[in-house]
Amino acid sequence: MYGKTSAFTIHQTNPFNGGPQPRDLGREAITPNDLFYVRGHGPVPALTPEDCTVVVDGRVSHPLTLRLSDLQRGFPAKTVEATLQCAGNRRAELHSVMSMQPGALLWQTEAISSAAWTGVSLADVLTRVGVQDGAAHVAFLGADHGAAPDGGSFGGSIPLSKAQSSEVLLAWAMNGEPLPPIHGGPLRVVVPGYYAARSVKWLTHITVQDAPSDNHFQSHDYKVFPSDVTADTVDWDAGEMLNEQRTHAALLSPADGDTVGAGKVTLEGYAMAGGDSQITSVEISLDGGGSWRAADLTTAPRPWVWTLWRAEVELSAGEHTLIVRASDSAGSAQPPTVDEIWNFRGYQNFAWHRVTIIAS
Ligand SMILES: Nc1nc2c(c(=O)[nH]1)N[C@H]1C(S)=C(S)[C@@H](COP(=O)(O)O)O[C@H]1N2
Ligand SMILES: [Mo]
Repeated sequence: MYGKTSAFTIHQTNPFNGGPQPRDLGREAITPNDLFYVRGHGPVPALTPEDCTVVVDGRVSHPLTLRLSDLQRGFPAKTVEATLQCAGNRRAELHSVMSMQPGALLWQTEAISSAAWTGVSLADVLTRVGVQDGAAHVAFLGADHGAAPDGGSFGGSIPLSKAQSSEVLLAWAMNGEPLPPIHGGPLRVVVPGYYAARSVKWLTHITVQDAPSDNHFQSHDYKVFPSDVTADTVDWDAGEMLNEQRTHAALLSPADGDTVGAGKVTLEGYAMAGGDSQITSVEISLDGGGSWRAADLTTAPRPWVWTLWRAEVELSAGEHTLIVRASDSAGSAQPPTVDEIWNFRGYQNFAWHRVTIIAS
């Protein structure tokens, strides 16, 4: 379905959602398109490159309607490697402490994947239309009518300063292939460093405005609340809008519950740094966080893309809980447990990752 391999696990068909098995993820720095996780909230619009147009309006001097071919011919093309991560990645760990609402997708560590995206810089398009003084946000809207409870499409916004950074793309290609329909083809936004909810697929509108988007998925979803807020007590205006990813690391192999041979065991996983920072170290603890040893970083740390890591440890026969954590160039800290970051929508789990395995 949608060009995915048999190794891709479908969590839901309508809307289509799924991802690779954690142990199949992170083998390569770039995730093959047929394994890249999918998060969608509505129908997949059938759009052709010929009928793909984007309206650029709002607080701009020269509003424009651009066809895909206008973007491809009128602006310099650019390729950026970026890891997309759903804010719901690792929700299953939050759910195990206190249940999420029924219907929530219980992602483990697989709602994250990396690609080389090709398109044009949003910054170049904004320069062409002329942003007016005082504007502060850039909003995006997709063509997936019916994605929102009010019948509208998926949308969201980013601060103007991020929108004017050259790495934010309007992308039509993914790993050298035309952007697959399930990933937003013909055209999507890619916002490196931010949670992927802002990387709007099937893009139809870019609006420069004073305030953040009032789209359902920005104003009533993808927000983080304190641990004591529930679906019954929530004041949607009080939540914190998700933007920059938070630095964390995950162990992919072995996976939770696996049995491995006692002795030398190879651990592998990813570490993702938020915003414009990059990973400086990944550490493993075998004794509940008392002592830590450094893992080898097997891909060069850079902003916007995950860093893959590997470590060899000696495990005696028995049950072991392994803990993984990361440090970044911004000096940010991870919470040791999910308790202090639990939130009823299950977003932004960046706690130390714990995996329990048996060595025999
Ligand atoms: N139009 C539209 N864009 C969207 C979404 C959506 O449902 N509709 N989902 C968002 C979310 S929450 C995520 S995590 C990413 C997933 O991108 P992917 O399916 O290419 O992995 O797309 C984002 N962009
Ligand atoms: Mo997401």
